[in-house]
Amino acid sequence: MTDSASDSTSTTPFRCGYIAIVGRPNVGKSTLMNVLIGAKVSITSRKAQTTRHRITGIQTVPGAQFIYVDTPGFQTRHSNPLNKTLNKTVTNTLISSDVILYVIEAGTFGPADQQVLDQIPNDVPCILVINKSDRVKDKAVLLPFAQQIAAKHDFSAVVPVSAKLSFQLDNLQGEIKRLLPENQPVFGEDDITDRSEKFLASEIVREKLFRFVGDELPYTSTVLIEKFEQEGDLRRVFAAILVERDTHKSMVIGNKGARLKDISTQARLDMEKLFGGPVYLEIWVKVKSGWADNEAGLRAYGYE
Ligand SMILES: Nc1nc2c(ncn2[C@@H]2O[C@H](COP(=O)(O)OP(=O)(O)OP(=O)(O)O)[C@@H](O)[C@H]2O)c(=O)[nH]1
Ligand SMILES: [Mg+2]
Repeated sequence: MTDSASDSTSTTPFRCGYIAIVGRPNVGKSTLMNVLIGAKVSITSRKAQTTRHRITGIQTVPGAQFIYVDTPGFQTRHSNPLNKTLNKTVTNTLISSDVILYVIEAGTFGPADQQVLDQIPNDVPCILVINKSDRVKDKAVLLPFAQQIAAKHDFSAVVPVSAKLSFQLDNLQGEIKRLLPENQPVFGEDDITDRSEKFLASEIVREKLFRFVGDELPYTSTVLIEKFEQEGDLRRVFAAILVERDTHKSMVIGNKGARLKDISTQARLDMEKLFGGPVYLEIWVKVKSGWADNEAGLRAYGYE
């Protein structure tokens, strides 16, 4: 072969690596990962503590494969078994990454942000990502803010972005690509995550639970997929929402079942979009107290 295209591919090595996305709760880590890969594999909400697992989002472009790892927001406020498990997920992800995206919110930096920064190993390249820059009306304040935070660590790059408006994402991706090691791709070029459809289904239900029940429901509620079947194109999903008390159960079900119906409908629509086919979804609400209070309970419900 003598054409120039094959010449250029043979001289440019393929880049591939793991990119950890870390930061305090609610800075927009999951939203950022979803827009970077162009698919919603990680759930998001206005509430802090939405992400509870390490979630991989994969994007393959000519010459590179980006393997993003979204993590739970690092917990500094309450020390309980669930939070300890979440934090362990963050620290384990950090040490096994090739690049770290340290995400903060434009104009805000507090002790919770500092505590995450303290976890970042010095020998892994780290990009300071200043998200939600759309919220800052006076752009002139962004530069001094960025400089102030940039002085706290030896960052490889500083990139203000808006995950919501897809602002500056090409720039961010360029900086990440530069830092990725030369490696062959780990995943297929159409893969968008290493998580199973069953896992993604449980996350989608949990997102709708957060959205529709919101602040009234203690964050220790969780979702379990009891059965996941596929027949041709059709997926049949049987999910259980586990809550701590009877009063929480009626909160989820709502007046004449209206709330549970909304949760079901929205979850089904999201699943159909992500899986690319029809979904039959049944959701039951069950009372199961204390699952988040001990390690055995956490493991039983899929927490690492
Ligand atoms: N204005 C604005 N809002 C954003 C942006 N990115 C994310 N958000 C919002 O911030 C909230 C939190 O987003 P998530 O992506 O769930 O944040 P997270 O960091 O993954 O949160 P945890 O998983 O709880 O740690 C959501 O309401 C998002 O819509 C942004 O660039 N601009
Ligand atoms: Mg998240």
